Amino acid sequence: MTVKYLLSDQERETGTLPSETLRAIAEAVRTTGYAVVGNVVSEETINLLTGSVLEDVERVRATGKKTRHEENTGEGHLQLGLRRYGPYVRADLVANPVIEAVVAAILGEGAWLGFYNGNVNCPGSTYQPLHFDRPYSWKTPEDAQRDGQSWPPPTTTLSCSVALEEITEANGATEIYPRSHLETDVVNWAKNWVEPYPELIKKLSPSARMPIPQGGVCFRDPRMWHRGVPNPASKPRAMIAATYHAGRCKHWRGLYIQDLDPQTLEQCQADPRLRLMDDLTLGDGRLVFQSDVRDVFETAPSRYGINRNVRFIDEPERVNHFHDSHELGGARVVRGEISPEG
Ligand SMILES: O=C(O)CCC(=O)C(=O)O
Repeated sequence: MTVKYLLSDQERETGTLPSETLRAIAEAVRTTGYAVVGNVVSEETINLLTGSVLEDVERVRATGKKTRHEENTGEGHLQLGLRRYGPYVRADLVANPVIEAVVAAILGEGAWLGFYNGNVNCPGSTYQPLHFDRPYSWKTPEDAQRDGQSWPPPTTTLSCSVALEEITEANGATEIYPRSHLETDVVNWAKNWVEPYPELIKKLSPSARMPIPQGGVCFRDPRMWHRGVPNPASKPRAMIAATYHAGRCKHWRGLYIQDLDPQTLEQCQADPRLRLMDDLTLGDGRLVFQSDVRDVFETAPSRYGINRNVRFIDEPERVNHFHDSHELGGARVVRGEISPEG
């Protein structure tokens, strides 16, 4: 069984969760693969972000081109960058104590924000291939045991899907396969697509859907199989994806590298800005935001030791959120216009 918990207004305002609720959420994510918590983000933030996302979808659609994510996954499914300047970056999203409490309960000390973006399902969308987002961090029971982990091993990444509107089957709630994150056969697969394995799909069936109340968050083990489905509604379904990685994951994409040399590990530990780059050198792995939102991240430090993992740039450099969501920094730094064209 998974958890569906509704925060009281007082819990949302004070950013606290009863410890037994926190434990139940962590347990649901561990066993079922997800848990939904309602009333996490304020109405003001939801309205502001919904407006900006819908405007940006129109700008992206006005280019008349399919996005790269659509080419790779399914038409109408946008990995839409979120504005990274004021007033659109909101503390009750990027520094929310309830979200950070759940992240810390599941990923442990020193977890860090690795991805901040939109998942938009447009009317007329198609099915995506059934997939999972993250690999297993340990590939064998022996590997896991060396690090004191159980088998199947725990997740080292947590996806937080925030609903900017009520998400139901009527507007294309994500299809999910509960418990599929525990299917260890995937460790040997070359790709994260599940379709070539019909027997396993049958074993993990039936699938379910991932409804989320407006302002609520679905905490999801990204190893759980899922796919975007057609959105039968007349307007785009707006959801936000904030993804956190465990402190032990030192690669900027959140990957865990088991046998990292002690010197590199020490350097990363001494300087939390540092991550392993794709060529395994060390570099600045932080997400990039405009400096006018510095206070949003820095006014109240995380109560749960979460590394918000951001750096700031000043004009004339600007963060163009329309591009490079999957690249280092999570957005493109430009001089000039912020636009989906370049
Ligand atoms: O937006 C959704 O419903 C799922 C999207 C997804 O899984 C993806 O874009 O990879």
